Amino acid sequence: MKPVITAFERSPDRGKGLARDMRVRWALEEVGQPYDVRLVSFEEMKQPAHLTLHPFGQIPTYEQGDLALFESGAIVFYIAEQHAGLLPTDPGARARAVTWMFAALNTVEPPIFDRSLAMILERDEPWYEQRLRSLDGSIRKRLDGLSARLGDSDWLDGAFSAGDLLMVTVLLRLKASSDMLDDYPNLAAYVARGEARPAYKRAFADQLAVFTAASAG
Ligand code: GTB
Repeated sequence: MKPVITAFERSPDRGKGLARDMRVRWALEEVGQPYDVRLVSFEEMKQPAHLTLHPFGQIPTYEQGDLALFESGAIVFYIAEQHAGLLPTDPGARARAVTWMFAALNTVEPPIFDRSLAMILERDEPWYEQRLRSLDGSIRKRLDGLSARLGDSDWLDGAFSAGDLLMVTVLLRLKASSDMLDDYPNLAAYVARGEARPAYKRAFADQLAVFTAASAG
């Protein structure tokens, strides 16, 4: 049975692929699982029908038969568990790849997300510059550690995994609003490797098509 995911009817990022349905689309493309997308408006996300799927009224969600999931990380993990290709079979390597999934979402994403939020919501506040400097400092600490660990490897721990998939989507969020990655050539190259993957390109094109269609309509 084809899974159905939800995505923004009109993404505020205007098709840049920064919303979190992108990581789910990419995971599904990596494992070759066809899927359908149900587009939802901001109003629909807060209605009871969507709240039964997602308690916080957000996207993405994932439905397949009786199963309904929310949280992009949990969805990517489920996809990786169900199909070959995103998690190694060796138990130790698998645990390390899962560790990178958590690291992407729990350690690297929060200051990057807070920075993008501050740029939207706090720009006119008197503390804005100070807040941005503080967030930049927090982000750089994470990038320093990540860059040192990646070194000149292609991926974080052996073959491309769900950990890399999530980490690249997180770094793409930073790349969209800052030139900080330019100071970390190995991380910039890492992100470019992710973007060059055929599965990423298909996922990106599909979400862009939603924005293009909505703009034309
Ligand atoms: N922890 C959850 C997950 O990982 O799934 C977070 C889900 C989430 O933040 N969803 C956002 C949402 O539904 C969309 S992705 N927001 C609507 C709401 O809360 O009412 C976050 C996002 C939004 C917009 C951009 N952008 O425009 O660039 C990028 C990312």
